[in-house]
Amino acid sequence: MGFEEMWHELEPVGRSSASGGYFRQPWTGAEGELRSWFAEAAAARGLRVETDGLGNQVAWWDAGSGDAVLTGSHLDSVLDGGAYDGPLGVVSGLAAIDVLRERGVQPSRPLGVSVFVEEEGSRFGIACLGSRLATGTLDWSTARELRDRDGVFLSDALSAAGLGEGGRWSELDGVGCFVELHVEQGRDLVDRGAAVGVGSGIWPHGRYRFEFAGEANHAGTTRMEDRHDPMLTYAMTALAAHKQARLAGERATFGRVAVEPNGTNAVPSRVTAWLDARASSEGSLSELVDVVIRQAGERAGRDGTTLDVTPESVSGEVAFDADLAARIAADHAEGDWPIIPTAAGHDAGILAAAGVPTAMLFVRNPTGVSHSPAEHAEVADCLVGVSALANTLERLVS
Ligand code: HGY
Ligand code: MN
Ligand code: MN
Repeated sequence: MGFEEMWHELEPVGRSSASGGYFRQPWTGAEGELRSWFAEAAAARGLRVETDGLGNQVAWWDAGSGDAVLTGSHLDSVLDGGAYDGPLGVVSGLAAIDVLRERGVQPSRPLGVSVFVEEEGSRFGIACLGSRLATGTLDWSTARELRDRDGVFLSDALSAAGLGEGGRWSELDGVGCFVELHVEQGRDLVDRGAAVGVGSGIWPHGRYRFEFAGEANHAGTTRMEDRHDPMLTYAMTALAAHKQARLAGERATFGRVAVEPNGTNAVPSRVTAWLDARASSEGSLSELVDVVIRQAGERAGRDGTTLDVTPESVSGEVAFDADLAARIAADHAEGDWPIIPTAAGHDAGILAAAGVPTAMLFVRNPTGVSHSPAEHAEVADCLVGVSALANTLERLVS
């Protein structure tokens, strides 16, 4: 069963009939279905599936000896996300193994396809939670205390899903390199007219929780000059963040806000908002965040509100293995694949930071739109991606 058959099997899982977007939050029904699908698709190929206590999976083609080559991505989505972000890399990994077998390739070293859980951090807030725990860059003692929006502890969500607990996963010990294929989240390849690109690195980025506290009061009887309105401080902060990022050519997004008590006819007591900030270097990221925090604090002083800021998830700048990237890019007969940066985080960034030589392949996204039901890639480009991944894996295992 090739790429398209697998893709059609996945398409309905976790898709909203209202928006057409995907709700594949980790340790929920839809994502559990995806975990089972992956195990079955791997078993159908005679691959040995290993699963850790968190639900991370690796499907192994046990061949040869020495350091293993790993490909793969994630199956979880953002809220109301697209079909390709994550699953394209997992399905392409299995399809690439099919291609190698059709070519009669006999790997001289083990080859695996991985699925890391909670890559989006859409439920427990930390991006790449699964790969951070599996590589030991995040401790289980910290992670187990994480709670989702309903107050569910991570450890309880895992036991409800019939799983155990996370931690450093010895299954990754023998991995010599990791190659992740991912739909491009942006228009670089469209603008270059290339079906596939190779990753040069990942922008540093972080998520910061802003808590604005004020004074609840009546929406009608409280004069404007008498208010301590946290919604006003938040609104001015969002404006300031947008302006600062735009001027600096960086990225700042407030996409998630929680208002208490969230009533129509009351000045709120508290507004909690999450800033997703990204920049082309660590220095410009911390400068961007510092400016936003400073301006938010000044505004709070004027509004008689208070501000607390907590970094929730920070990912450092990643430079992929330049030699590996160049070798992969040179694979293309009609001229090298372009080598391009991304401002999107990936499990590949976590493995690279953990010392594993890592590369990424990107597949053209005609509109560049991602983290949206509108995310798309043409089948023809996906198949070019599978072939480029198969070529890369063949060279790495030969
Ligand atoms: O948020 C990101 O950059 C990635 O899509 N998880
Ligand atoms: Mn994503
Ligand atoms: Mn992704």
